[in-house]
Amino acid sequence: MKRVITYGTFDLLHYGHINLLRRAKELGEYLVVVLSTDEFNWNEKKKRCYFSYEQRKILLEAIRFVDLVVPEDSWDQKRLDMHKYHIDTFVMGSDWIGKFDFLEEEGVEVVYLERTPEISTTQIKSNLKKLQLT
Ligand code: C2G
Repeated sequence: MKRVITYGTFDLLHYGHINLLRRAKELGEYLVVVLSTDEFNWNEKKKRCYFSYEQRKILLEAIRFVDLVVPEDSWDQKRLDMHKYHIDTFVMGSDWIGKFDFLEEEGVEVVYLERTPEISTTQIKSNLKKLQLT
């Protein structure tokens, strides 16, 4: 059984995230999503999430492509994760292209999938702000 892994914040879950998760799952039979904790998001990405880690986890676990959701609390856990979850393929969106090629040293295939254009959590938040002003 081919095991795939991907990482992210997945706040205000949208069709760009779903496109990524669907294509990631098409690369194997089991998909692990490593979900950024609230602390990691704030300390490392300066992202303040609308939904908490627990709420974002519930949403992801409801997606039929997703088999397991575990916490991401450090930039440095990826090498270990490849072995901990017996991963064959690591997947990220193309905005990360090249950033995680080092994981090939852990014996995994590294795949970057085209981002879905025009949609992002930041875009959603700014559009909502504009709506409030009208
Ligand atoms: N994504 C996408 N298309 C979009 C938006 C996001 O394909 N329109 C992808 C991103 O490329 C990423 C995944 O969806 O692979 C999750 O996106 P984010 O929640 O923004 O994750 P990010 O902040 O990039 O965190 O250690 C890696 C980080 O945790 C990645």
